[in-house]
Amino acid sequence: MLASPLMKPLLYSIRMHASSGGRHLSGAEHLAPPDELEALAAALVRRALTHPGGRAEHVTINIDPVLPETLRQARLPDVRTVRVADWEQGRRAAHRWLMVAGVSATAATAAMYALQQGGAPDGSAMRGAMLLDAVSGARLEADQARGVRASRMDLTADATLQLRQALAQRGLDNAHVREALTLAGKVLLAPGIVAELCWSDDPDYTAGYVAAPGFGYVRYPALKPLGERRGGRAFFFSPNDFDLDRVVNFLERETVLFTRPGRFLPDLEAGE
Ligand code: WAQ
Ligand code: MG
Repeated sequence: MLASPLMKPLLYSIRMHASSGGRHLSGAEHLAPPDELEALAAALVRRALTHPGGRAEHVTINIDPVLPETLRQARLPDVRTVRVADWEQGRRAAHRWLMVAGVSATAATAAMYALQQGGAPDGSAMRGAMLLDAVSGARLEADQARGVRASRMDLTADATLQLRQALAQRGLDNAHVREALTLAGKVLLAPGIVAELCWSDDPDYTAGYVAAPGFGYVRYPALKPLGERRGGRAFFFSPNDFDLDRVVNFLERETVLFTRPGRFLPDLEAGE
């Protein structure tokens, strides 16, 4: 008897987490059919061991099946760059875009301050994102050292090809941009999401972004000084009927596969 393809998982979620001295170093993940898992595992291990933040001590790889009926397909957010002269101008521009998205000035300032301090209470980088009330700026996640990880999202092979072509034309085809777009794409589908703010924890990567359902992914070439190791992510939620369990379940467990890129919009000048 032929096995029904519906009885077998078509895709697996493969996730890597690297740490050193108990501290988060890096994480990455993919959704892939079984025959790609071996090569992906090797690439993820290589990545863990060559991270610019330092050599990993502990590396874990998790592989779980994705039930086809739970897979959601979507399109990536639109992308644009706001040109800024330096990270201070970048922060001011990002603050304004957060307010356009519906985040209060208080909450935007609180998130920027927290990211600048490293996110976790001891000043180290968080493994996941902080969740904030978009009005009061209060932290909403249960574990403020770890935060909440957005997980189980990836691009199809076709979407990867199209995205890489579009990014390459703009000199932006690097793993930071591709992965951040994929992550933001999933975060913008979360119940009650208002906006996301991010800048990298990699000392040699200064760019960051603000994303919101209304305007997509707005990137700033500088949101922190070169050499700075502290970075992170803040996800802002509307306090009206916020449900922590539902949001965490969505971010960590539900699977989203992006089948096509969003639009690429012309660059903007920050202005003041
Ligand atoms: N879920 C939640 N938070 C995460 C996740 C995740 N899956 N992955 C990383 N973070 C948090 C964590 O605190 C990291 O320390 C922080 O985000 C930064 O992660 O358009 O490279 O991977 O040029 O260093 C954005 C700009 C780059 C890209 C972001 O982030 C562009 C970047 P990194
Ligand atoms: Mg990083």
